[in-house]
Amino acid sequence: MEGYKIKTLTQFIIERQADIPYATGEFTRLLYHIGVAAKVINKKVNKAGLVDILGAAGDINVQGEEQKKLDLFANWQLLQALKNSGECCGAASEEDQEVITWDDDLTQDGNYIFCMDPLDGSSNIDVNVSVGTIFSIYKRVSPRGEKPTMEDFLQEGSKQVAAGYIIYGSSTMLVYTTGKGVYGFTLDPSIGEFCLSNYNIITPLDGSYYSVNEGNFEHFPQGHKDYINYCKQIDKSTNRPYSARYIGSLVADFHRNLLKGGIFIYPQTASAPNGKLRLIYECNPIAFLAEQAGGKAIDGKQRILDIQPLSLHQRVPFIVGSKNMVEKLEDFLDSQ
Ligand code: AHM
Ligand code: MG
Repeated sequence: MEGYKIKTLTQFIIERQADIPYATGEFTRLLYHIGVAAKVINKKVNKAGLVDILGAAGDINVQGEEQKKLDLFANWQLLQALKNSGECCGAASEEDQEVITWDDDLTQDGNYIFCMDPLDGSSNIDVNVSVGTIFSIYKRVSPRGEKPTMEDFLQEGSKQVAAGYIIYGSSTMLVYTTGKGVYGFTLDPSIGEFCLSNYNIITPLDGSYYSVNEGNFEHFPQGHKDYINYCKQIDKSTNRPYSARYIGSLVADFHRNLLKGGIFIYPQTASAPNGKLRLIYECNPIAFLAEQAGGKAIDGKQRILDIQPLSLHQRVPFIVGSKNMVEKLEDFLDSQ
């Protein structure tokens, strides 16, 4: 019988260490620890219906949104993994108002900064819809051995050295990039390992899915309204009407569009002039992955990865997906 040929995430990141010119193994160790945290969070997410972890924890996070218990668990688990790796000197999280730093010599000597949404789309957990962890990694700009500074955290997305997400879906996948392509690993629960399943993901240039919370249509800028109407028009030559697909879980919506081709849109409105999604730990990592797969990500005016962050929890309008679809929407926005 032919053996099961697998390449685990750990094997893969060790082999790929040379992709990063200055890599000494520190980065590899950091990714390894993230992979372990992902497995622990996955277990908890899977068991969510069985144990008393569903429901709100009673606190309101920095975005004014009610925190779910699993959010807190995922946040804590990832912070432990980062601290234990000894490679990360500081973290920023959707769940924490301020950045997290540690006082011991080992972590202060860490070379990396980690930004995350530990459990994105968590309002969907109660109804068994996919949720995800989104992360982004930067090299620090402050000297090693000292506490990191805000400058370390407020770097442009183009400075990311790695980004990725874990999707807790019908199967659990970890998808990441270090700027040399996008790779996907599916968790094989029988051996407890993330196994390489999607080698060098390239997203289609065109797609036939559009993902937007259309309930807000009347509040959208005119260019967005015109584009959404364009998506619904009948034109066989351009494969329209497109199909509307919106889960309300960024990781799941992006993951589908990445593999199948499509566009995800979260525009600004009069009452939310910067949209909803957070630049540092939601849009930047997703934008980095999209570009690495041949897609495109903009805020409507400029490339997401070129935006200079001004604050930790800054929001931006977000348009991401297949290059031709994003450019078509850009045309509609430009014509306003
Ligand atoms: P969260 O970080 O509080 O979970 O919110 C982010 C989520 C995204 O996953 C999703 O794309 C978006 O919010 C959905 O928002 P809406 O319900 O307004 O369409
Ligand atoms: Mg969240």
